[in-house]
Amino acid sequence: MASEPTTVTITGGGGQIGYALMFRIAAGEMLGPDRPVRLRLLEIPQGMRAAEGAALELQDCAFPLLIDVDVTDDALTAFNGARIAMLVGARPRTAGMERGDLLAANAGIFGPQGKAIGAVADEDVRVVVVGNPANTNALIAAASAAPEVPVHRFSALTRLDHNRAVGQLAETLQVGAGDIDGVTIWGNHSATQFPDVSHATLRQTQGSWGGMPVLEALADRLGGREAATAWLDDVFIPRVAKRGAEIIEVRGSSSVASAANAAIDHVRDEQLGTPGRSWTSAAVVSRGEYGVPEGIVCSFPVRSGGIGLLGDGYEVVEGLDLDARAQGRLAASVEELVAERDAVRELGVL
Ligand code: NAX
Repeated sequence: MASEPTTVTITGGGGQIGYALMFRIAAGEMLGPDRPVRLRLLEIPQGMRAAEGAALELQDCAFPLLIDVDVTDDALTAFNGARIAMLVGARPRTAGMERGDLLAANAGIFGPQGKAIGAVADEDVRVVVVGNPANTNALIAAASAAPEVPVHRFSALTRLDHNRAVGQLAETLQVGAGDIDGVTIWGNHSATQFPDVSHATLRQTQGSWGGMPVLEALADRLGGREAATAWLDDVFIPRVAKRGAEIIEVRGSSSVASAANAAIDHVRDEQLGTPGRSWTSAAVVSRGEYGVPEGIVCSFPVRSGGIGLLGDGYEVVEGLDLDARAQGRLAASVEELVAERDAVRELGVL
């Protein structure tokens, strides 16, 4: 084994997504077959037994890449030396809870965790927030870790939305998911998100459609431009944005394996790079790209040259044209993000 072990911290390690994540990470599916990992699972006291049980199962897998597993309810222990932190554990919305209460409860989790990351994590740590409301939780964690950790090392997960969008297109066009490039999720990981296919193309391997814009292929498949636009507005966008609710309705439980898969895709692409694809989607701290206010954690088209010699993780792909309709959808989602930020500010968290 070539490299030093990488410490990966998962919060909510006793929960569902944590459980679906850790075995794949330990098997080398996130960082590759030559990077050994140390796993640290952070839980609250009520979740400790479940996390400890998962740790026993990890041991029983005898993964060659897994150096050790620690389970703790102490954030400073959990984040000590972490190169990668996956913040999954969050306070769910319960009946009768107002949005302000939800933001406040989560600020009470992501503020202290951000502080702990700033205090003890590796100096090159990368943090992805999965726990909802993910964008604003990432904003809070990033602000709390600064200035020890630069805010641009924090991101939030919209890769599940991205993958859902690709899956819908692949099904409709009857092509493989790997044949679709250039899809973007803009905005918040919420119902206001904007799944955008206006720059998406089909790979050259797709016969007569090879290299064709997805919009043209949709028009071809659905009977014209108007039909394609109607499908995008009335079926595709709402279905992607509300897919989480559809999964709950059909499966009787929220998205777990697909969420863990997306979190693995997100970290792998940031760490190892996104060659061969135009971009993917992730919510990162805005530097003002596309008119999004600076400091907001917003989903953009992003690419990465990996972390190390060639790159510093995710960077926003700039210069894409957005028509009036797309600009309107992005503005609506950004408005929601700004409102969440302002609500958190009112709580005195930022
Ligand atoms: P579970 O309820 O199964 O697990 C959450 C775990 O977090 C529990 O074991 C709980 O004890 C633990 N936890 C709570 N507070 C904690 C704290 N302060 N420190 C450490 N651990 C803590 O939920 P699960 O299905 O795993 O979902 C986790 C989060 O992912 C939820 O917030 C959910 O809304 C969010 N999701 C985000 C998605 C995204 O695309 N960004 C998609 C999937 C998912 O809905």
